[in-house]
Amino acid sequence: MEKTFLMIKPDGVQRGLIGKLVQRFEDKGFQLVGSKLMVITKEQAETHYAEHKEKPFFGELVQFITSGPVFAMVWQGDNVIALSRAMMGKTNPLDAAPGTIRGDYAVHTGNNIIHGSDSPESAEREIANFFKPEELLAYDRALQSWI
Ligand code: DAT
Ligand code: MG
Repeated sequence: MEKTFLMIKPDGVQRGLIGKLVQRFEDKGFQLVGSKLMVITKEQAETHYAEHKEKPFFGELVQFITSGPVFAMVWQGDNVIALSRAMMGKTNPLDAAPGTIRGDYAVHTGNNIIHGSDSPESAEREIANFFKPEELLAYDRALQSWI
């Protein structure tokens, strides 16, 4: 089944949103297969955001994402990559619809609460950057056939 990497950024952790955000993905029907509270290294951050390394905001982005604990997660489910991106809302909170995470909780692009992989290739690369294979669990859920 499809997996994605989701990360509650330092602003979301500081604002006490871990529980509420995990609840949204559980309510949707996705399965949590790995998670940890961690402070990411500069190297991990630069790898994670490598596609943006030429952008003017890259330095600020790396500084922000390493500035405090993040809550890193791997979620599983059919179409979890596209569906979780839809749940997150647009990158700029000005464009994020109410009801989405960024639409409900964020004001500025820099502090937009959550990261989510945007393709299967990114998901695979991002999961490998933050988790060892043994940190991801495979387990059956009795509810699965109802989702
Ligand atoms: P997303 O996080 O929706 O995948 P992205 O990959 O385009 O968005 O950018 C990664 C992060 O970089 C984004 O969540 C916030 C920051 N960012 C993007 N565009 C920015 C900008 N114009 N100014 C400042 N930060 C920006
Ligand atoms: Mg992105």
